[in-house]
Amino acid sequence: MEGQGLSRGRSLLTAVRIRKMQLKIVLVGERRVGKTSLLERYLKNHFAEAYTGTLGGRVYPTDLEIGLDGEDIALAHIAFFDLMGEHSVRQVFAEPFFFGTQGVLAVCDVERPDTLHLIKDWMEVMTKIAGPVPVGIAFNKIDRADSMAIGPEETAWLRKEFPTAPMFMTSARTGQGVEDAFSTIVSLSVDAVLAKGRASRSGRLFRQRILLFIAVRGNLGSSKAELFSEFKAVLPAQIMEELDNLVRLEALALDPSGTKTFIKAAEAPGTTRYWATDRGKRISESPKGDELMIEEIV
Ligand SMILES: Nc1nc2c(ncn2[C@@H]2O[C@H](COP(=O)(O)OP(=O)(O)OP(=O)(O)O)[C@@H](O)[C@H]2O)c(=O)[nH]1
Ligand SMILES: [Mg+2]
Repeated sequence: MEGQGLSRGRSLLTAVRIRKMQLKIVLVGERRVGKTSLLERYLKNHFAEAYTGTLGGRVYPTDLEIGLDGEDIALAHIAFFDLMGEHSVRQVFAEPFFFGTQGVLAVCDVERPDTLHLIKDWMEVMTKIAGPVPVGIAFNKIDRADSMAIGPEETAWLRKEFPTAPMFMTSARTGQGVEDAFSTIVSLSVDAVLAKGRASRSGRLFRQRILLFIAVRGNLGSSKAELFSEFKAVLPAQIMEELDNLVRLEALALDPSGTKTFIKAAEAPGTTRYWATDRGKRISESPKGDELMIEEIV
């Protein structure tokens, strides 16, 4: 009996993984659309009628537990960045505001259609710095639906500009749709971060395979062309990128004597040969290839 209990305990332990991560989610949109109000409603269940515009930006840190596929759990430390909806401030602080952003909630005011169109400008500035990230669009102040100025023309425009963005009808005043908007953008951001992690892990495995292929050929080394034909399923650009990474990591050399010449693979002729260095040979024998890590600061 006791043994059974133990093994059940163990299988539970191995089945559930906890993924810890840090996320930066930014709220963008024009002045007075209700960015601060949405955050205050979501995090503190509080709403203020009076308008006190945000000066510059403010960070709301919060910890959330998110269920992932299967039994896994993400423990996310999230920094929600609340920005002042002012274009001049955006220009000056674009870099610190948007650097490292992993998700965006873009907010417009249903009474002011221009605030919807201007979301495009916010996303352009953000994407230049943070790259493509998940975005959700909140049509805020839906409690004023009577004076709603957003019609079919606007929604058609939106579908063209942001075909995949989920839309939310929100009211910071009543709380309608607020939880849904935030929880959706949080889980899209978590998924995007996990997908990025998977891509960098598969990159590392591929790096290890290239190194192994070259290392077992010993003094023969390998030419670029031979690698292209060995790894036909992989784009040559990716092979060349990994070759450059491996040379930088001093696992490969362009010269059997190990002289430190570095020519970018993309610029070298197809006949250029690569050899495994002593370090490369040692790493190729280690099963995990952890030493081939390239830390990507995003
Ligand atoms: N009726 C209604 N009023 C809202 C809603 N959300 C915000 N407001 C009001 O709109 C005004 C502006 O809200 P804020 O949250 O300060 O807007 P903001 O986007 O943070 O503005 P900036 O910080 O200047 O960029 C305030 O007076 C809020 O009370 C809503 O859902 N419904
Ligand atoms: Mg504000």
